[in-house]
Amino acid sequence: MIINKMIKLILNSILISALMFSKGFASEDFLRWVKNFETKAIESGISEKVVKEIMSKAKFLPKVIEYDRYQPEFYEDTFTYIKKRTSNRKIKEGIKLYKKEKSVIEVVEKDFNVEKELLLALMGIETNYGKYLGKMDIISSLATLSFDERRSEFFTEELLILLRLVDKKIIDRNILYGSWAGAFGNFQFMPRTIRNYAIDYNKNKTIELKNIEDSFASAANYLKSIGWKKNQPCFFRVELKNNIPKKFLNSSARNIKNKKKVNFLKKYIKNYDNLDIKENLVAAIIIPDKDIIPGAETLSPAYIIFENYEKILNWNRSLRFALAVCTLKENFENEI
Ligand SMILES: [Ca+2]
Repeated sequence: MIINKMIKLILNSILISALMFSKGFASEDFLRWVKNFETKAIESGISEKVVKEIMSKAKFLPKVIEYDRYQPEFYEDTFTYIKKRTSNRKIKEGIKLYKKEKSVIEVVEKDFNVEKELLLALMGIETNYGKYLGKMDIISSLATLSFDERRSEFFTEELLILLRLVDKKIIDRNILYGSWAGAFGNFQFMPRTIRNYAIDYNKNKTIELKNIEDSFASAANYLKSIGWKKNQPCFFRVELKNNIPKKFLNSSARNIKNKKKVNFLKKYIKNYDNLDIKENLVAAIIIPDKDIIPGAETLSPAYIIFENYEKILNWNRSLRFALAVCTLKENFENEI
């Protein structure tokens, strides 16, 4: 299954590249798409001047389509994924940043009731503490992904939201460089996330997500708004008993199913007595390697996850991303 999928993806990307490099394809069709998009944006109430100025610079970026079709992190097993993102070096650099920005970070932690260790972990994993912010012109990234058919509707909406933020002068149009998928700043916010949760914390009338004050406060505000609960657990690694019914094994981040009280699930956990879990918490079991790594065991690795873990899935819908974030957070708790 997975191998077939990979071959399909590779063939797809060869086909796409061939199409794109065939003369005229991208330029003509893309320009036509830009024209249509401009009309739509102006009709939706964004000023014509801003739409024309910004979209006149939008380019079709074939690399973005390549990245979209092949995302290697999906093929990394959970242990490798977590290890790479929670190294000693990552912890050291996070502590260095914390020491440098201690006063701001501690005020944000208090104001939003979100652990500083979680904020540091997210920034460390998203951008290596602001070192990898991405250099892609995100107007062109979003335009390319909107023009592309795979997730056109989603990215068109993202692009419209971004233009609206620029039109309202909430975001500075001259700093719109980020990831290939249009994510931006220290915490890699998509335009929708900026609109819904970003704040001008240092009150200088613009939201600067590459600045410590605004970006930390925006990330904390996002986590608080989606219901992150301070001092509640995220996950524990578990060893499962063979008699656990299949329906309790979640392998997809899209929809965590069959949540139960710990009290109910504990009978399927071999190492339960070694874990310090409150029995009335709602939990679920995940097996993150199962659908991704060819030949992966069914019952291992496995984790019991709680409400807070699902909040991180809300941030980025990947089972292993949320495991890595909470692992790094815990590492910071032991060090700070
Ligand atoms: Ca600001």
